[in-house]
Parts: sequence; C-alpha cells; structure tokens
Amino acid sequence: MKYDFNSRLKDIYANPLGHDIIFRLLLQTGISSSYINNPFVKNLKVKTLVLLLKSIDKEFIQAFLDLLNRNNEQSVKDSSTVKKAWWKEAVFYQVYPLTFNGGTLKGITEKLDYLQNLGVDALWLSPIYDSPNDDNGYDIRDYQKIMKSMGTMKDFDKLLSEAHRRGLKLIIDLVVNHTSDEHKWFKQAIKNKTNKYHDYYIFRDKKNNWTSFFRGPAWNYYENINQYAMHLYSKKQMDLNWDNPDLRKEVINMIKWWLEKGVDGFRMDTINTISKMDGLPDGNEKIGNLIGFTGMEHYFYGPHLHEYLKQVRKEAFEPYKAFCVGETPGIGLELSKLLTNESRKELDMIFSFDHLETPGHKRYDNYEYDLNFLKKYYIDCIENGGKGNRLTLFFENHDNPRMPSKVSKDCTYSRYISKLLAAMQLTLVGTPFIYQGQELGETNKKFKSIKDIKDVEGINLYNELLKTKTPKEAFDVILCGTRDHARQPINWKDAEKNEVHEFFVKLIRLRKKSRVFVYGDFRAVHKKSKNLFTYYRSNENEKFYIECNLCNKIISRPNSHEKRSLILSNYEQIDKQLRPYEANIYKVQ
Ligand code: ISL
Repeated sequence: MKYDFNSRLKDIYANPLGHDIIFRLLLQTGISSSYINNPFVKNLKVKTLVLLLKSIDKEFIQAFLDLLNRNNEQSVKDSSTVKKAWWKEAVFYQVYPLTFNGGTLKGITEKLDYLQNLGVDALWLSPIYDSPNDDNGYDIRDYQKIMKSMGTMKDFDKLLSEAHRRGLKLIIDLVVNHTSDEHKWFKQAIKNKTNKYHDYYIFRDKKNNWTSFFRGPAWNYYENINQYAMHLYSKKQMDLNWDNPDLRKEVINMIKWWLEKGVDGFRMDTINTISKMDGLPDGNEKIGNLIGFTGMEHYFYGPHLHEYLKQVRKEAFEPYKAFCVGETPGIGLELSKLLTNESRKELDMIFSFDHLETPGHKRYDNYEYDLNFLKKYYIDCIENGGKGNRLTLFFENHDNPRMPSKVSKDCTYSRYISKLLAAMQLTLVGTPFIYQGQELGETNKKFKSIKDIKDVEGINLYNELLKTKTPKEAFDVILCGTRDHARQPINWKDAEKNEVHEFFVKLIRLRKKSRVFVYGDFRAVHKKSKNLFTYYRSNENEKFYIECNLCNKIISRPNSHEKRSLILSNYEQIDKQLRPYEANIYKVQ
C-alpha cells in the first residue's frame, strides 16, 4: 500500500510503523489515543487533517509519509498458542555493577545468595567491560576485557559459575550500536580514510542536522582526515557502521566468544538504532523539536534493522540457544511484534519505553505520574499484544528515576507505592525485570547541586539549559529526570528486614507456585473506573483477583459476592474501602 495525502488515518494506523508513530505523537503531545479510534477521525484523509489542524505543516506530514512508504511492512500474523520458554517464566533482576555492591564482580558474587533468596531466576548485568566510563561503561573500549575497577575475567568466570550453581541464568549487556572512541578499531579508523577500520564507523565529509541523545550535534570533527564521525550518544561513543559486513562479522564473533564462556544471553543496548537511513538525510526539524532529538525518524527503525537482527540471531544466538532482549527506544507495541514475534527469528523480547512517562510529559518534566495511564497502557498491551509476543514488565532501570518518586513527590506513601507496583509487575502478563534497589523501596535522591550529578546526559543537558535558565532553574530540571537517581550505591544494611523486600519475596514465591501468573489468561474488570485497576488471572486450575487503588485517596471497593480468600496485601489487614495505593491479591474459590 502506498501512503499519500489521500490516505485515510485508519489505513495509516493499520500499518505497524504508522500505528506506533501516531501513538508516540499522541503520547508526546498529550492528546488522548481514543481520538484515533473515533469513526469520524479515523476516516479522515491526511489532506483534510492538514486543513483542519493548521499547526501541522505539510513538510512534517510528507516526512512521515515518506518514512511509511520506505518501511512498508504490514502486521505479522500472530501465533496460535503461547510457546513455553524459560525466559517467559523467569523473574529477571538488573544489576548495575558500578554501584550494586562495591562496584566489583566479587561484590555481585557475594550477593548471589541474597538474589537467590529473593527468588529471582536470571540476572542482567549492565556493562562490565573495559571502558573510560564516559557513559558509565556504555562506551566500550575492549569487548573482551573486564573493566579494571570491577576485577578480572577470572572474577567474571567465578561469578558466572556461582550463578549457574545456584540455578541463576546470567545475561550480559551487548553495546554494539557504538564503541568508545578509545576502542582500537576507532583509533585505527581516524588515522586515515583507507584502512579497513575506517569503514567500521560512520564518517562523512559533511555532517547532517542530526542531534545526539546527549545534546548537541551527533558528529565529531577530525581535522587530520577532514571528516566528521557520527555519535548518537556521547562524544566518546562512536556509532558503528552496521552496513559493513566485516563489522557485523566482528560483532558476531565477539558475541560467540561470550556464548562460548557460557553466558545465557544478552540485553542489546539501543539495538533498534543500528541501521541508519541510506544517505543519512536531514531530520525534520519539527519532528526533532517535538521528540527532542533531530533525525530520529531516520534511525529508530532503519531500513536494514530486521536483516541485521536476523543475521545476528542465526549466526550467533541460535547455535547456542541464547536469549536476547532488545532495548528499543521509540519502538511501540505494533513494531515490537515485527521484532519479537517468534516467527520473525529476530529478538525474544524488547524494552519499550512508551509507559515510562504519561502523555504530554518527558522524563525531565516536573509532574506526578498518574497510574491510571499505566492501567490503560497495560490493558492495551496485554489485550492487543498477541500470543506470539512476550511483554517485558518493568518500571525502573539505570536510565530512569525511581518510579515511587515519579508517582508521588512526597514520601508519605512511597513504600505502599513500591509494593503496589510490585504487585502489578509480578501478576500482569509478561516477564518481570526488577531493577536493583526496587525490591528495597528505593526512591529518588535529594541531590543538592549539579556537583552531585555524574551522568553525562544530565551534565550536558544542564549546560544547555544554562543558555536560557538560571543555575537553580536548570538544576531543578535535572533533579526531576537525572539518571543518577537510579545509579546510587545500594544500602545493604538490614536489606532483608525491609517490608518492601519481604513483599517482593512473597510475590515472587506466589508467582513461582502458581504458573497462572506466567501463562494464565488475563481479564480486566471495571476498566472505566478511575483510580481502580482490577483484573483476573486464571487457568484451568486456579483463578486470582487483583485489586489496586491507583491514587492517594480512599476509594470504594466494587461490590462482589464472589468467594475470595486474601492471599497478599500491601496493608496490614483488609478494610471496607481501598486505602491509598492499596494492592490486594485474592484467590477466587
Ligand atoms: O536515557 C535515555 C536518553 O534520554 C534513553 O533514551 C537511553 O539513552 C536510550 O534508551 C538508550 O539507552 C542505552 O544506551 C545509551 C546508554 O547511555 C544507556 O544507559 C543505555 O541504557 C548509550 O549506550
């Protein structure tokens, strides 16, 4: 199907890429996604929409239509059944090695009993490789060497064998969209334009208007060769040229080297950005202003993405039956099906970020997260996700502030919110990924000044904000969204006496005992009730009813004559009404 100004919105929305772009645009602008389902709106032609909405300019729409016509993949046929797999049954735990326990691999090994007692089944380690740490290890200098401060390869081998001895799987972070500018490949690449490593990266005589996720142009200039090199992230993270088959081969061989050591799989860092639009065309400035990064429409879902993912899976993962979860900023529900449906043989799961901010908000905005949006998001994903796709269930990671602090600025209910979120994370349909400290009810840090901020993204944004704001105004913005909140050392003192920890242990134990939470059916009830999220999980043997109060006020509990027995609550005992952020799990008789 070719898309143009005579196309109807419903046809564009039926296209996976069109669906996700419209969903993302509505999310960024805060316009309700229900408009797109309105019979009048969905039958509008694009040209009529442009006439009606003066704010949308034709160039913006043309860029969108061009993108659709270049990526004209239609929806994938869903699988008829849900295939079982260890990574669908597992509860994952993300370790940020730099601050987990003393910043060493030995420190992680010391905590394996704690993790086993928590009940998790698999660990994801953020980068552990040799790095100058410009982006805390996501700027790799040597893929096959351990970061000196973290220990040695012998320490890693010990950690891996001790994890396996306890029945824990271990996956590592694969950062192959870019390397550090101190990587030996890049050091060769900038020597001259003729050596083979030069084409491992993206060099051009002229730069385009793309900007970095960490502010400023996405290019460094190298005078000795009079060329620019691309970096979508920090100035020291140089994008690899995945269009070069020799580079792809190098990456595949490195992956196999780690698989030979026995790792169980990978989390693939910003993996959807590895394929850039041929010719590296300028980004549409209006789209750039809206989403915050210029050019993203030309690489968040590039022309060869599926081809490269299929090759990596076929040549590296499949021979070892390795697991892979892709980190895919900008990818929504429909595109995720094209990346993770088992028929596609690309990724097993992805991390989509559409739920991490509510409509009209960005991470650095000062607002309180309304959990009613999370309810709507998960009902939509679960009811429309398909049997051939597995949702990742996460609220936190090393790139985002602590979720309880996003929900409520005051700490009155933060422990109840931590437990409410845990109840949803461990009873909804999908694979839970717990981020270190979440099980202890960690909240944002009270940083005092920009001196406390270490993250390259936050520092760069602060310096850019100073062009238009006072230092205090700029710091207040950073305080809302800095990734530093989630990167603080964990306080292990009395960790297991913590009420949030205890609740996580009980929840994970319940999930293990009752497979209904892994493969069972989901049915949301009271969908239209504000601040109330209630749903059933059921299979032929068991049925559970979960009720959540999504706000800081007491709300009524819906009447029911159903015979239920309370299994778990984040309050001491049940009351007539639902108290602030109350979460209860019942077994239905
Ligand atoms: O935090 C973000 C920028 O606003 C996210 O968009 C994030 O940069 C993006 O999801 C990719 O994140 C991954 O790659 C980055 C690294 O800084 C992040 O820590 C990592 O999770 C570059 O390697």
